[in-house]
Amino acid sequence: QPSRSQSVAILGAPFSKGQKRRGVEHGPKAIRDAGLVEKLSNLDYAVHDFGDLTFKHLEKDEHFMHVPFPRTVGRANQLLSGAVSGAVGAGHTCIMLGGDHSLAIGSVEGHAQQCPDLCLIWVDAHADINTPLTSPSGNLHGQSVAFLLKDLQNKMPEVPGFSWMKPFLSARDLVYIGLRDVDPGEHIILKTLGIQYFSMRDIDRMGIQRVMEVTLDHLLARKQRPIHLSFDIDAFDPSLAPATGTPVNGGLTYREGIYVTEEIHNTGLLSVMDVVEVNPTLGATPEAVEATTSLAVDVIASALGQTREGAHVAFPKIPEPK
Ligand code: Z70
Ligand code: MN
Ligand code: MN
Ligand code: MN
Repeated sequence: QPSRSQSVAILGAPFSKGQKRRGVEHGPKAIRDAGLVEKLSNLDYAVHDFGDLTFKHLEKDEHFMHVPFPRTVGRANQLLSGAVSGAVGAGHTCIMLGGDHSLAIGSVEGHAQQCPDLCLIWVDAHADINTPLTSPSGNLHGQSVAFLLKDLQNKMPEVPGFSWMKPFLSARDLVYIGLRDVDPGEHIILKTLGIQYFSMRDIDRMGIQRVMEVTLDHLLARKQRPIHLSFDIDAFDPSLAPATGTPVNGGLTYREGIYVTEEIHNTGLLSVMDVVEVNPTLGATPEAVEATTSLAVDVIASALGQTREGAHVAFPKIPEPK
């Protein structure tokens, strides 16, 4: 249960140049229009909507190897990093609305400016841990984690646009949940670095309850520290979240996804959450788009303490007739 003093900052990041399909830059507006602020206010948070950042497309931005828009993506993340750092430094729990998942580079980096001991939970169908040398597509939204990890420093070329940051995260401070579309180069990185991950197969075998128990034990057993939750909406099954750029069959059920965020809320350590890859231009019908955006609102509310047993804000005790 949030105490009245708790405040949430909402930061919109309408940005899509980390991949090749336009439309994901409309994610922040679509998620707000699905009732985000009202839902969080009903949870008794002071909600500070910081609005949307303004990103510039750099005119002169040649490909680096086969990576498109490196300077534009680098600059966007530098701006986002400052905004997230400012919001966390001001004492808010920060919700970053994407935009594509390349934005996690700046979001996690800015968070780490304030909380150098943070840990990262990456909920996604994809591992987003390609380097430019392993990436089949070149797209930076499939490479975000590689920019963060100290353990990959000597495997990363110098990508133009990213000289403002240095990798800072240890492989042991990261856990993946929901993987089911991992490239061969990503698989060897996960195995070589010994990264803890739970694929959809692991969830089938262990159940989501055990997955969360092992996840939180892995990250928090030694010491309690701030959690960065980076939630790609494509972690959910495409039947639930169709309005996204790269849907992959066999994803999280509604109940599994909500259980993940409930357990993270219950640690009391959630500090920043990204919700990315909601693309309202990709739903086949208005209903498909609405399903995806309201699901995004539901996982955010759940990460911030909405319970399936009823929020206990309005009724601290059973009301009595006068
Ligand atoms: C692939 C790549 C990716 C999201 C696609 C796909 C990555 N591994 N991430 N959609 N959200 O291009 O690197
Ligand atoms: Mn609570
Ligand atoms: Mn992703
Ligand atoms: Mn994904």
